[in-house]
Amino acid sequence: MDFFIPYGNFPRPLVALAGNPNTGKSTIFNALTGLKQHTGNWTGKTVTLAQGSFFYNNIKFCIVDLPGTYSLLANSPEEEVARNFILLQKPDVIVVITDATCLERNLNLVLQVMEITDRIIVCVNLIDEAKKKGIFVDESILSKELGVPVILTAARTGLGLQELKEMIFKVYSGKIKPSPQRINYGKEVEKAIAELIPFIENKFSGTINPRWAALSIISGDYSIKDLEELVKKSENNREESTHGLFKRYNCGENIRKSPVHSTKGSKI
Ligand SMILES: Nc1nc2c(ncn2[C@@H]2O[C@H](COP(=O)(O)OP(=O)(O)OP(=O)(O)O)[C@@H](O)[C@H]2O)c(=O)[nH]1
Ligand SMILES: [Mg+2]
Repeated sequence: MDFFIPYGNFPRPLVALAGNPNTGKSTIFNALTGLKQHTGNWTGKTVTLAQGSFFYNNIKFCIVDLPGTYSLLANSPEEEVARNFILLQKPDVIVVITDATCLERNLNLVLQVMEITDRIIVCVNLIDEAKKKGIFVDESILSKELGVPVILTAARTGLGLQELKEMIFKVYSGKIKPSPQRINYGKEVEKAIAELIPFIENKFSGTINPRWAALSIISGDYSIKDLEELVKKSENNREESTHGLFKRYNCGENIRKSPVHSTKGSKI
Protein backbone atom coordinates (compact mmCIF):
# COMPACT_ATOMS: atom_id res chain seq x y z
CA MET A 1 0.00 0.00 0.00
CA ASP A 2 1.29 3.46 -0.87
CA PHE A 3 0.76 6.61 1.11
CA PHE A 4 1.11 9.96 -0.53
CA ILE A 5 -0.04 13.55 -0.48
CA PRO A 6 -2.83 14.38 -2.90
CA TYR A 7 -0.80 16.15 -5.56
CA GLY A 8 1.01 14.51 -8.43
CA ASN A 9 0.13 12.10 -11.17
CA PHE A 10 -2.19 9.22 -10.58
CA PRO A 11 -2.78 6.22 -12.78
CA ARG A 12 -6.05 6.44 -14.71
CA PRO A 13 -8.87 5.60 -14.52
CA LEU A 14 -8.90 7.14 -11.05
CA VAL A 15 -11.66 6.43 -8.53
CA ALA A 16 -11.98 8.35 -5.23
CA LEU A 17 -13.88 7.15 -2.19
CA ALA A 18 -15.29 10.08 -0.21
CA GLY A 19 -17.68 10.14 2.73
CA ASN A 20 -18.39 11.16 6.28
CA PRO A 21 -16.17 9.56 8.95
CA ASN A 22 -17.00 5.97 9.87
CA THR A 23 -19.24 5.19 6.91
CA GLY A 24 -17.13 2.22 5.80
CA LYS A 25 -14.83 3.80 3.20
CA SER A 26 -11.77 1.82 4.26
CA THR A 27 -13.77 -1.39 4.53
CA ILE A 28 -14.98 -0.90 0.95
CA PHE A 29 -11.47 0.10 -0.17
CA ASN A 30 -10.03 -3.07 1.38
CA ALA A 31 -12.72 -5.27 -0.11
CA LEU A 32 -12.24 -3.82 -3.61
CA THR A 33 -8.44 -3.86 -3.55
CA GLY A 34 -7.73 -6.84 -1.33
CA LEU A 35 -5.53 -4.64 0.85
CA LYS A 36 -5.58 -4.65 4.58
CA GLN A 37 -5.79 -1.03 5.54
CA HIS A 38 -6.16 -0.23 9.20
CA THR A 39 -9.77 0.84 9.67
CA GLY A 40 -9.51 2.27 13.19
CA ASN A 41 -10.18 5.84 14.16
CA TRP A 42 -7.72 7.85 16.12
CA THR A 43 -7.26 11.54 16.59
CA GLY A 44 -4.28 13.46 15.39
CA LYS A 45 -3.38 11.00 12.64
CA THR A 46 -1.54 12.51 9.72
CA VAL A 47 -3.73 13.08 6.72
CA THR A 48 -2.51 10.48 4.29
CA LEU A 49 -4.33 8.62 1.59
CA ALA A 50 -4.31 4.95 0.73
CA GLN A 51 -3.99 4.01 -2.92
CA GLY A 52 -4.79 0.63 -4.40
CA SER A 53 -6.28 -0.89 -7.52
CA PHE A 54 -8.86 -3.34 -8.78
CA PHE A 55 -9.66 -4.85 -12.15
CA TYR A 56 -13.04 -4.76 -13.83
CA ASN A 57 -13.56 -5.78 -17.46
CA ASN A 58 -9.78 -5.96 -17.86
CA ILE A 59 -9.42 -2.32 -16.85
CA LYS A 60 -7.14 -1.51 -13.93
CA PHE A 61 -8.85 1.14 -11.80
CA CYS A 62 -6.69 3.13 -9.40
CA ILE A 63 -8.65 3.78 -6.21
CA VAL A 64 -7.94 6.27 -3.43
CA ASP A 65 -9.47 6.25 0.06
CA LEU A 66 -10.02 9.89 1.04
CA PRO A 67 -10.14 11.01 4.68
CA GLY A 68 -13.60 11.11 6.27
CA THR A 69 -15.20 14.57 6.03
CA TYR A 70 -18.56 16.14 6.79
CA SER A 71 -18.13 18.81 4.13
CA LEU A 72 -15.71 20.12 1.54
CA LEU A 73 -15.45 23.57 3.09
CA ALA A 74 -11.82 23.05 4.14
CA ASN A 75 -12.56 23.51 7.84
CA SER A 76 -9.91 20.91 8.75
CA PRO A 77 -6.80 19.36 7.13
CA GLU A 78 -8.94 16.30 6.24
CA GLU A 79 -11.54 18.43 4.47
CA GLU A 80 -8.88 20.37 2.65
CA VAL A 81 -7.14 17.21 1.44
CA ALA A 82 -10.43 15.65 0.28
CA ARG A 83 -11.58 18.85 -1.41
CA ASN A 84 -8.27 19.52 -3.15
CA PHE A 85 -8.05 15.95 -4.33
CA ILE A 86 -11.51 16.12 -5.90
CA LEU A 87 -10.97 19.59 -7.38
CA LEU A 88 -7.43 19.19 -8.65
CA GLN A 89 -7.10 15.49 -9.47
CA LYS A 90 -10.57 15.37 -11.04
CA PRO A 91 -11.12 11.63 -10.45
CA ASP A 92 -12.87 9.78 -13.26
CA VAL A 93 -15.45 8.55 -10.75
CA ILE A 94 -16.19 9.67 -7.18
CA VAL A 95 -18.02 7.25 -4.93
CA VAL A 96 -19.56 8.98 -1.92
CA ILE A 97 -20.03 6.39 0.80
CA THR A 98 -22.99 7.15 3.07
CA ASP A 99 -24.40 5.55 6.18
CA ALA A 100 -27.89 4.10 5.67
CA THR A 101 -28.68 4.52 9.38
CA CYS A 102 -28.30 8.32 9.19
CA LEU A 103 -28.59 9.15 5.51
CA GLU A 104 -29.86 12.70 5.94
CA ARG A 105 -26.70 13.79 7.77
CA ASN A 106 -24.60 12.33 4.94
CA LEU A 107 -26.46 14.12 2.13
CA ASN A 108 -24.73 17.42 2.83
CA LEU A 109 -21.45 16.03 1.51
CA VAL A 110 -23.23 14.28 -1.37
CA LEU A 111 -24.78 17.60 -2.46
CA GLN A 112 -21.42 19.35 -2.23
CA VAL A 113 -19.66 16.71 -4.35
CA MET A 114 -22.54 16.92 -6.83
CA GLU A 115 -21.74 20.63 -7.21
CA ILE A 116 -18.18 19.85 -8.26
CA THR A 117 -18.62 16.87 -10.57
CA ASP A 118 -21.13 14.88 -12.61
CA ARG A 119 -19.19 11.64 -12.24
CA ILE A 120 -20.59 10.60 -8.92
CA ILE A 121 -22.06 7.42 -7.48
CA VAL A 122 -23.79 7.39 -4.10
CA CYS A 123 -23.08 4.22 -2.15
CA VAL A 124 -25.50 3.67 0.74
CA ASN A 125 -23.50 1.42 3.06
CA LEU A 126 -24.37 -0.28 6.35
CA ILE A 127 -27.75 -1.43 5.07
CA ASP A 128 -27.45 -4.43 7.42
CA GLU A 129 -27.32 -2.07 10.41
CA ALA A 130 -30.16 0.00 8.99
CA LYS A 131 -32.28 -3.11 8.57
CA LYS A 132 -31.81 -3.95 12.23
CA LYS A 133 -33.20 -0.51 13.07
CA GLY A 134 -36.12 -0.97 10.69
CA ILE A 135 -34.78 1.56 8.17
CA PHE A 136 -35.08 0.79 4.47
CA VAL A 137 -33.65 2.94 1.71
CA ASP A 138 -35.31 2.88 -1.72
CA GLU A 139 -32.35 3.27 -4.05
CA SER A 140 -34.43 3.94 -7.15
CA ILE A 141 -36.28 6.89 -5.58
CA LEU A 142 -33.07 8.26 -4.07
CA SER A 143 -31.32 7.90 -7.42
CA LYS A 144 -34.15 9.74 -9.19
CA GLU A 145 -34.20 12.56 -6.62
CA LEU A 146 -30.43 13.07 -6.78
CA GLY A 147 -30.00 12.36 -10.49
CA VAL A 148 -27.06 10.01 -9.81
CA PRO A 149 -26.68 6.22 -9.50
CA VAL A 150 -27.24 4.76 -6.03
CA ILE A 151 -25.88 1.39 -4.87
CA LEU A 152 -26.82 -0.26 -1.57
CA THR A 153 -24.04 -2.14 0.22
CA ALA A 154 -23.19 -3.97 3.42
CA ALA A 155 -19.42 -3.84 3.08
CA ARG A 156 -18.66 -6.12 5.98
CA THR A 157 -20.34 -9.05 4.24
CA GLY A 158 -19.50 -7.90 0.71
CA LEU A 159 -23.14 -7.35 -0.25
CA GLY A 160 -23.49 -4.99 -3.24
CA LEU A 161 -19.76 -4.63 -3.92
CA GLN A 162 -19.93 -6.38 -7.28
CA GLU A 163 -22.72 -3.99 -8.30
CA LEU A 164 -20.59 -1.08 -7.09
CA LYS A 165 -17.65 -2.15 -9.28
CA GLU A 166 -19.98 -2.57 -12.25
CA MET A 167 -21.43 0.92 -11.69
CA ILE A 168 -17.94 2.45 -11.41
CA PHE A 169 -17.16 0.88 -14.79
CA LYS A 170 -20.43 2.13 -16.32
CA VAL A 171 -19.94 5.71 -15.12
CA TYR A 172 -16.27 5.69 -16.19
CA SER A 173 -17.07 4.30 -19.64
CA GLY A 174 -20.02 6.67 -20.15
CA LYS A 175 -22.58 3.84 -20.34
CA ILE A 176 -24.33 5.66 -17.52
CA LYS A 177 -24.22 9.43 -17.40
CA PRO A 178 -25.24 10.84 -14.02
CA SER A 179 -26.98 14.21 -14.17
CA PRO A 180 -26.81 15.53 -10.60
CA GLN A 181 -29.67 17.75 -9.46
CA ARG A 182 -28.08 21.09 -8.77
CA ILE A 183 -29.64 23.22 -6.10
CA ASN A 184 -31.22 26.44 -7.24
CA TYR A 185 -30.19 28.90 -4.54
CA GLY A 186 -32.79 31.46 -5.50
CA LYS A 187 -32.72 34.55 -7.69
CA GLU A 188 -30.25 36.66 -5.70
CA VAL A 189 -27.63 33.97 -5.16
CA GLU A 190 -27.95 32.61 -8.70
CA LYS A 191 -27.43 36.16 -10.00
CA ALA A 192 -24.30 36.52 -7.85
CA ILE A 193 -23.02 33.14 -9.11
CA ALA A 194 -23.61 34.18 -12.72
CA GLU A 195 -21.71 37.44 -12.15
CA LEU A 196 -18.73 35.68 -10.57
CA ILE A 197 -18.37 32.83 -13.07
CA PRO A 198 -16.70 34.86 -15.88
CA PHE A 199 -14.06 36.18 -13.46
CA ILE A 200 -13.36 32.67 -12.17
CA GLU A 201 -13.19 31.19 -15.67
CA ASN A 202 -10.79 33.92 -16.66
CA LYS A 203 -8.59 33.40 -13.61
CA PHE A 204 -8.54 29.61 -13.45
CA SER A 205 -9.09 28.79 -17.13
CA GLY A 206 -10.91 25.50 -16.64
CA THR A 207 -8.85 24.11 -13.77
CA ILE A 208 -11.65 24.23 -11.21
CA ASN A 209 -15.40 24.10 -11.49
CA PRO A 210 -16.45 27.79 -11.72
CA ARG A 211 -19.92 27.33 -10.21
CA TRP A 212 -18.42 25.58 -7.23
CA ALA A 213 -15.76 28.28 -6.78
CA ALA A 214 -18.45 31.00 -6.99
CA LEU A 215 -20.48 29.24 -4.30
CA SER A 216 -17.38 28.95 -2.12
CA ILE A 217 -16.71 32.65 -2.37
CA ILE A 218 -20.32 33.54 -1.59
CA SER A 219 -20.23 31.15 1.38
CA GLY A 220 -17.17 32.94 2.74
CA ASP A 221 -14.60 30.21 2.00
CA TYR A 222 -11.54 31.93 0.61
CA SER A 223 -9.11 29.14 1.26
CA ILE A 224 -8.34 28.32 -2.35
CA LYS A 225 -5.22 30.13 -3.40
CA ASP A 226 -6.00 33.23 -5.45
CA LEU A 227 -9.71 33.18 -4.71
CA GLU A 228 -9.17 36.17 -2.43
CA GLU A 229 -8.77 38.39 -5.45
CA LEU A 230 -12.31 37.59 -6.41
CA VAL A 231 -13.75 38.21 -3.00
CA LYS A 232 -14.48 41.87 -3.57
CA LYS A 233 -16.94 40.83 -6.26
CA SER A 234 -19.00 39.01 -3.69
CA GLU A 235 -18.89 41.59 -0.90
CA ASN A 236 -22.54 42.48 -1.47
CA ASN A 237 -23.71 38.91 -1.37
CA ARG A 238 -22.82 37.86 2.15
CA GLU A 239 -26.39 37.90 3.42
CA GLU A 240 -27.68 35.73 0.61
CA SER A 241 -24.95 33.19 1.20
CA THR A 242 -26.43 32.16 4.53
CA HIS A 243 -29.75 31.77 2.81
CA GLY A 244 -28.10 29.54 0.19
CA LEU A 245 -26.54 27.27 2.77
CA PHE A 246 -29.84 27.04 4.61
CA LYS A 247 -31.55 25.96 1.41
CA ARG A 248 -28.86 23.36 0.83
CA TYR A 249 -29.59 21.84 4.21
CA ASN A 250 -33.32 21.87 3.62
CA CYS A 251 -32.87 20.15 0.30
CA GLY A 252 -31.15 17.30 2.14
CA GLU A 253 -34.13 17.05 4.43
CA ASN A 254 -36.63 16.93 1.56
CA ILE A 255 -34.72 14.20 -0.23
CA ARG A 256 -34.45 12.23 2.97
CA LYS A 257 -38.22 12.14 3.40
CA SER A 258 -39.10 10.33 0.22
CA PRO A 259 -36.76 7.35 -0.24
CA VAL A 260 -36.13 6.37 3.37
CA HIS A 261 -38.71 4.50 5.32
CA SER A 262 -38.60 3.56 8.93
CA THR A 263 -40.98 0.76 9.86
CA LYS A 264 -40.65 1.77 13.49
CA GLY A 265 -41.39 5.40 12.78
CA SER A 266 -38.08 6.29 14.39
CA LYS A 267 -36.31 9.55 13.63
CA ILE A 268 -33.52 8.89 11.16
N1 LIG B 1 -22.30 -3.83 10.10
C1 LIG B 1 -21.53 -3.22 9.23
N2 LIG B 1 -20.37 -2.66 9.64
C2 LIG B 1 -19.62 -2.02 8.73
C3 LIG B 1 -19.99 -1.92 7.37
N3 LIG B 1 -19.04 -1.21 6.72
C4 LIG B 1 -18.11 -0.89 7.63
N4 LIG B 1 -18.44 -1.37 8.84
C5 LIG B 1 -17.72 -1.18 10.12
O1 LIG B 1 -17.77 0.20 10.45
C6 LIG B 1 -16.57 0.61 11.10
C7 LIG B 1 -15.97 1.79 10.35
O2 LIG B 1 -15.56 1.34 9.07
P1 LIG B 1 -14.35 2.02 8.29
O3 LIG B 1 -14.19 1.29 7.01
O4 LIG B 1 -13.15 2.18 9.15
O5 LIG B 1 -14.97 3.47 8.05
P2 LIG B 1 -14.25 4.73 7.37
O6 LIG B 1 -15.30 5.43 6.62
O7 LIG B 1 -13.05 4.30 6.62
O8 LIG B 1 -13.85 5.57 8.65
P3 LIG B 1 -12.83 6.84 8.65
O9 LIG B 1 -11.63 6.49 7.82
O10 LIG B 1 -12.50 7.02 10.09
O11 LIG B 1 -13.58 8.00 8.10
C8 LIG B 1 -15.66 -0.62 11.12
O12 LIG B 1 -15.80 -1.22 12.38
C9 LIG B 1 -16.24 -1.52 10.04
O13 LIG B 1 -16.01 -2.89 10.27
C10 LIG B 1 -21.23 -2.54 6.97
O14 LIG B 1 -21.67 -2.46 5.82
N5 LIG B 1 -21.96 -3.14 7.94
MG1 LIG C 1 -11.03 4.98 6.80
